[in-house]
Amino acid sequence: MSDDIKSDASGAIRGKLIAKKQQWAKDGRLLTGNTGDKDRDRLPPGQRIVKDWPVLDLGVTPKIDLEKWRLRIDGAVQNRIIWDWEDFLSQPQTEIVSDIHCVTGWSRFDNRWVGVPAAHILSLVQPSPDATHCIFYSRDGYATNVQLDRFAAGNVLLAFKWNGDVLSAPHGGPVRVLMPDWYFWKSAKWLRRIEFSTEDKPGYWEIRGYHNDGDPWKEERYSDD
Ligand SMILES: Nc1nc2c(c(=O)[nH]1)N[C@H]1C(S)=C(S)[C@@H](COP(=O)(O)O)O[C@H]1N2
Ligand SMILES: [Mo]
Repeated sequence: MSDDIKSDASGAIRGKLIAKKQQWAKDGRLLTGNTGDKDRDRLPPGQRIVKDWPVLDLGVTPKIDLEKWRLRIDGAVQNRIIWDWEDFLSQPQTEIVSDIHCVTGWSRFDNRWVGVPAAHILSLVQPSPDATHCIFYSRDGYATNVQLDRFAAGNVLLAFKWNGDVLSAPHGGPVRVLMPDWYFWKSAKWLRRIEFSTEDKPGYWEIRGYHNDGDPWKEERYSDD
């Protein structure tokens, strides 16, 4: 075999591999690899990898009785929802694996979540045409805001399981929001209400100097003013 033919052949193979990887990336795969280069591609600027899972909040872990748990979804929608725990568990569930990026600098790879997909919520409530934002309200007084199209992303869940176990109370159980593409402060723990809004309403950290969007790849950590 001449060198020309050999390099042609390996070029074709490389092309196939790239196409396959692009497909994997589109499918949300390649999330379990752990070789150095891949890790670096997955680590946003200014972040370091941790293996444990730090707890960060305002210092209060609300005590939640599942009998009394309710989730309210309202605001600029055609159909309001109030779910009790049984209602919540009877909704469609999906599993996703995603990375956590905290604005304080730690990232934790390969978290396996189970929850109710945001897409399902949207199909039920039917946001009004003028709804632009979702505001999440938590049981500890915390709130955070996201654009509606970001809530509609395919990897957004109301998560109640993590790595095979029920989501623990310190990490926001029974149910927290999961917004994997944004710094973790957008993932409200102890969710009690989602408000669809026709205007933006900056949340707890957003009014205290955090960036309004929080894209880890753009290092949108703190607002400039
Ligand atoms: N209800 C509530 N949700 C919250 C917070 C909080 O204080 N209260 N802190 C946010 C921040 S700043 C981070 S980094 C993550 C931390 O989640 P963890 O404790 O599960 O790591 O929760 C986010 N969601
Ligand atoms: Mo955070």
